[in-house]
Amino acid sequence: MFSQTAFRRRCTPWVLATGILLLMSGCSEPPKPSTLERIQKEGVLRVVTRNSPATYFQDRNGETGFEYELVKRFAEDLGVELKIETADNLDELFSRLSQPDGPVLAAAGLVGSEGRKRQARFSHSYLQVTPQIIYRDGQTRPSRPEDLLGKRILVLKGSSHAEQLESLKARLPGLQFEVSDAVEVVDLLRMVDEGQIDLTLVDSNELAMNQVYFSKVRVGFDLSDPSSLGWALASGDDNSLLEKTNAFLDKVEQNGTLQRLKDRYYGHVDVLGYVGAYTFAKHLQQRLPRYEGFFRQAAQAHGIDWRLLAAMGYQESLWQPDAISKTGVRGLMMLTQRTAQAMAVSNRLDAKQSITGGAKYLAQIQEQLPAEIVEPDRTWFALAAYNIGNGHLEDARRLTEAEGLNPNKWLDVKQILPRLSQKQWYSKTRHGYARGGEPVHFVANIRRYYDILTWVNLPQLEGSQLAESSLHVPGIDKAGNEKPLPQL
Ligand code: BLG
Repeated sequence: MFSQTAFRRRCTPWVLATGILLLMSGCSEPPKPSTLERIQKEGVLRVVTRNSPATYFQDRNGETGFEYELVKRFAEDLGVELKIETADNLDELFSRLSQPDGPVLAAAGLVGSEGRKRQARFSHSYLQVTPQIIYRDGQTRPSRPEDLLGKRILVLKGSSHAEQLESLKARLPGLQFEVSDAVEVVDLLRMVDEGQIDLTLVDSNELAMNQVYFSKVRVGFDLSDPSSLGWALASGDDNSLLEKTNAFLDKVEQNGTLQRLKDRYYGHVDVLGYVGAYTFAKHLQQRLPRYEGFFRQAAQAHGIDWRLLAAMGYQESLWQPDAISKTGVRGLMMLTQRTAQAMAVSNRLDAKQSITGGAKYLAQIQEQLPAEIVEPDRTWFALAAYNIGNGHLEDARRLTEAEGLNPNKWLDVKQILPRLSQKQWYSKTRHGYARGGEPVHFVANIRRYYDILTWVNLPQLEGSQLAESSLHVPGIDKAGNEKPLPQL
């Protein structure tokens, strides 16, 4: 029989050891992984966005859009795969973000407004935008909040704009506006352009990228000071992903990546100016359709992207077959008499012949360029030679090399080209004087028009056909059922 003391003596160490072991096993239970660790372990970054030209959409080349491009780089930075999900409207976007097994990030051109900061956390800002009142050319320009009274105004449901107009009501009780979750920003702009509504409120970046498609759309006034766009994360106290997101956004700001994306998506108006942007929009609707078939045929025959040819045609003549330059060069693609003869063009003022001849000439130049010049520079060099002639381009390449720069890089040669019009330089060249600045503008403008024609053209241009595509479908929900369009 054990005495109590003996039991204590023999068992206490055992009980203690077991207790310690139990305690230790409690402590060694693996801690819950942070959001960032989970993403890295699963190898997937789930992002929710909106399907719109300024955020994310698909064109014939695949997925694209400003938010998509930026968030794709973030996923690459994390070394994980990007999985994009789209929400039909902003309310749905925020509700998905707050689900525990939902996407971890919303990248959708979101203003970090006070209201939204109550339901989500926002990253550092990557873009400053100004909310702008949009009206139709020919109507009286609204210039202050009072001018909104008595107008038909439509904005997106759940948007920061709906929030802003709601708070404006406190000052202007007579203010009325409608909200809709059945449309996207591009539809709002189209509705103003076509006179279906009087006014809308959109962010300056959305306008900048769409201005070239809507010739009647004008800015009335800025409703408030600029606000910041950021990515939204579900609320909570796990900061692992937020910190990583901020570090990434700071990095792309510093290394110029962000600026390049902004230029590509939102820079058109900066380059064209507002008047140039309206004009381009008008010509896109009124002139391009007449020649698009010729561009496509000629492009296909010579293995060129038709939109590059169309961009050249716009730069050369604003798509006018009877254009004549001061130097006697003629037609939609501005062929010299010599080029026309070489390309078997009998009538330079015939649009089809001009386009076919221009395409053939460009393809020929491109083929003859030295093999060391590789794409995409090869295309920019071919365009420069189309404009200034191969001899002068060669002169510029030699001068470039003599300067210790790279004669096969467009970035280097374009710095030197303008010297061809200065005596101290052209006197040393084989082909002498040339208007060296002209091809630099020529190539820059064509690249700009080409960008406009390639990336966002489909959603905007194919307006009525959109209902048939599964991409961006105002008025149709995910199940394919028609949603009623707002009654105004
Ligand atoms: C180009 C020719 C080149 C020619 C160069 O001129 O025309 N391109 C075409 O005909 C397609 O063949 O090179 S060369 O044959 O080696 O000499 C140089 O002569 C046309 C350019 C000239 C330019 N537009 C196509 O880009 C033009 O018209 N410039 C004048 C503008 S303005 O009227 O003074 O404003």
